[in-house]
Amino acid sequence: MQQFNPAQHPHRRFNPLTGEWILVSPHRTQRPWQGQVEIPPQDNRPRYDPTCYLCPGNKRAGDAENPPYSQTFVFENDFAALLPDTPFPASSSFIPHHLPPSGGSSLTLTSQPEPGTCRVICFSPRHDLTLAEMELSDLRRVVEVWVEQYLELGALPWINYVQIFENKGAMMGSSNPHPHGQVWANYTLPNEPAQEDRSQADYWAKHGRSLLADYLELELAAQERLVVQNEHFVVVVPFWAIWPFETLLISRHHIPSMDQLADEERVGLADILKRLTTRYDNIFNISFPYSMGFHQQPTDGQPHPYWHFHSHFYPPLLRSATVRKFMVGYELLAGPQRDITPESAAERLREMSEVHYKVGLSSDS
Ligand code: H2U
Ligand code: ZN
Repeated sequence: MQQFNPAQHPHRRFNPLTGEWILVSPHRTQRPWQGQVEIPPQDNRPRYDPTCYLCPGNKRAGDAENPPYSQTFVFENDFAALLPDTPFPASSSFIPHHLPPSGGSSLTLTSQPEPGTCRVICFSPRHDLTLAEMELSDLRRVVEVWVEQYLELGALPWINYVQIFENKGAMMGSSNPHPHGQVWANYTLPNEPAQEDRSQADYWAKHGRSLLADYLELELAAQERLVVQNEHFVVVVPFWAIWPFETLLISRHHIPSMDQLADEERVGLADILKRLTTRYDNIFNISFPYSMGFHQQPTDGQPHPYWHFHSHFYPPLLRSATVRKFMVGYELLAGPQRDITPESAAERLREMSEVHYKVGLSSDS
């Protein structure tokens, strides 16, 4: 019997944050590709685009018009998925809706109203920038806006969870290349944070320690999956990563939410985000698509000492600027699977320069 070699043999890995397993097939990266090839996105955007609905001074959907903002700009999403004016369980107008069992069935179908609100955050007035290309001081301001939004929305009685995120690139469904992110805030805890909430609470109850603090300690000792770090944050390709270049950004300081970051930690967050996204762009010399977002404690007014503030990056690209990872057949029907190992993805990201590939290009203004 051969000895198990995780760099060669198919195996599964456990994700302690979600309690799910993922399949790793390291031997599979050599297979030929004759499927879909994505066209690399053109990246010669002007500083200001008169047709962009996020640029300063421009018209949005309906009658809305953006102010001539010069730093960041937050507005209510004109096509919000969640609406504030929705009854919720603790309100007087709430009537639960159950479809009771009938005939021999003992199944009840349940639905409940979900109040919430959605906002769009423009990171910069400059249409041609991304987080990777913004000045550190401007990124620091974006961190401040995220904190403000978390606090402001979290304080509302019908908001118990605030999800801050960014969809970047057409491949991830972003509707516009202007640097922007979103916030969706709602009454109940959505699936992903709910799962992480349970896992972190269980670990805390059992060991009296933060799950992610312990994970971080292990990764710092192993040194195999580290990508980039500073005094306040560490980025790893997690042991259980699903997406090829998925990363997990962990705060060294165990705090439940970003409002508790000290000033120098907020600078540290801006720094690590710039360095990580620059490395991403340098992998294929393109503006690297991804979905990213912060996970932090619910805003239900209860203490959540077990919550450990962190961020996930989920980029779809696999082997080149044009070949993406699809989450289809087996992934949809059975469970997630990846080809390149998290260790080799981390190594690739570690090799990348922290000087953005566009710096020094003559067309760059
Ligand atoms: P995404 O690129 O991640 O889709 O975010 C852009 C959001 O901007 C999207 O949710 C909103 C869309 O509803 N939007 C407006 O609120 N007003 C507009 O005029 C266009 C788009
Ligand atoms: Zn724009």
